[in-house]
Amino acid sequence: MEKFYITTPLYYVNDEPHIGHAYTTILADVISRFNRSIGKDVFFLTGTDEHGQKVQEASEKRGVPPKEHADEFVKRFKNAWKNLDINYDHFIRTTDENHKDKVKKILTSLYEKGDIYFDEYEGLYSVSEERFITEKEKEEGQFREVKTIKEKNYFFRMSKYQKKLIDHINNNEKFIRPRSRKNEILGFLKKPLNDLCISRPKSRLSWGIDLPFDNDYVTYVWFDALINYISGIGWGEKSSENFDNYWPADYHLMAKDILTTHCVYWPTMLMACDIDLPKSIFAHGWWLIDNMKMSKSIGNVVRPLDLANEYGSDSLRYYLMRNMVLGQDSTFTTNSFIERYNADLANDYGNVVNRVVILIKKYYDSKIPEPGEYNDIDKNLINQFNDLSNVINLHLESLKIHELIEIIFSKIRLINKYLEEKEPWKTYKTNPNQRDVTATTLYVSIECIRICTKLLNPIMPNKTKLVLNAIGSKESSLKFEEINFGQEIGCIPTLFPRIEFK
Ligand code: ME8
Repeated sequence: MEKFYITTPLYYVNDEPHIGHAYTTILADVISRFNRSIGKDVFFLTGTDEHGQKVQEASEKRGVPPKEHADEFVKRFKNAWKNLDINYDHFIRTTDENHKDKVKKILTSLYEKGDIYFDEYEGLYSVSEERFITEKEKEEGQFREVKTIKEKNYFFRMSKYQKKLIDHINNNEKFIRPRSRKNEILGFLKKPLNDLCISRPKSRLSWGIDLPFDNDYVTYVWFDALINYISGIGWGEKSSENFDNYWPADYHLMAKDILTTHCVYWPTMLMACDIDLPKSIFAHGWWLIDNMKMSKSIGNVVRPLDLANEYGSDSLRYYLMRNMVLGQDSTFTTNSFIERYNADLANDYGNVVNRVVILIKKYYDSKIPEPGEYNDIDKNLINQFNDLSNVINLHLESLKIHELIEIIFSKIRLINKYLEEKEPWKTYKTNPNQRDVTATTLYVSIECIRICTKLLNPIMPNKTKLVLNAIGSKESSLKFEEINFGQEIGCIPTLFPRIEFK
């Protein structure tokens, strides 16, 4: 069976999850579900990043030890993911003993190999980003709380792998996506790469993984966290079946804020360890509020669970997947959420399901009628569903989820149009001889609805399951004429009641 491995970033436990975190995690979940539905053996990894300055500061603010703080916030992430129907295979915490052992194992081997060395360094340090930055980065102004620090530290010879990394990026079109991000990284790599400071003296920061070769230092949080992508699937264990099966990852998903760490630090770390690089690093855009990035430090966050509790997890999942165009930023507003919900879910999808189910109930005692001959109008609609799985797979491969959804909805609108054209409510009443025509119309409609519902299942797992169960379609395929006539349709409540603007 073809393997598929996908990851999200490990989120810091310095605050609760917001819409931005929910977006990446739902995206990974949707992609996982689609890939499972086409028969792939999927591993989906997510988790939390628990060491380092940010978490230490957050725990100090609350006056609790950092591990206790992390334990509490991990629950909030897990609870959010449960309520948003995120079906991950493993949730990794960087405080897991197993992960810590593997980080130490890598540190030791790179130290012994000479790829980690001790040195005194004076440079610009961004407290907010927790890393040394270059003059140029300072000038670009994206880093806050910049100060000069002179310190003895351990360094990873990242510069040694610069040429190899550039070659890899150039030779592997899909390594960094979308293309604009690839160009950004190639631009960054035009300047000589510095070595990476991978330690923090305990005098300054104590919350981290001890360096195995120097007790006065802890590991830099990024060096620790990136390793999760392999430690989380059993790298370095005696029987590393999962690692052998799933690595290299098909996708590391994230937003553009953490592109450099993933496209420069992580691949060079892997090169130093002689481990294959991931197939694709994919950076999406930001969810904005009032043109500003939604972020914990700015405080302009929307809590996903508030929306999910009010309007349902399916609706939120749908909105996030539909309204963010691949690679671009997207603005979150409650109005755009309600508009999208009413137009697509209440009007288009909810309406067509409701219409057809009511007619079948009324005319055929809730049993799917046997179709007669298909006329041109029927055939036109049926043809629109031919080859749909190929189209879907193409969009899935390029991660164009919003376009994939648009294709499904264009089909849903066609079913509504088809009903308007064939008017089964008229053919049934006005001409009893045309009952065959009515039966055909309703059979074709419910069959097309089944296919659309099946396609929407990875995005809205709850409501679609309800529909599929009610129409008696279990492991249904995307092929037309799969549903049995005579099959009784169960009760389906109003799927998406219209939301009135407050
Ligand atoms: O960076 N729009 O964790 P983090 C879209 N621990 N996505 C957003 C977003 C927004 N406004 N805000 C956050 C870290 N995200 C590190 C990662 S990985 C080994 C270590 C999502 O809690 C997006 O996926 O700051 C982004 O990359 C991630 O959350 C950053 O989460």
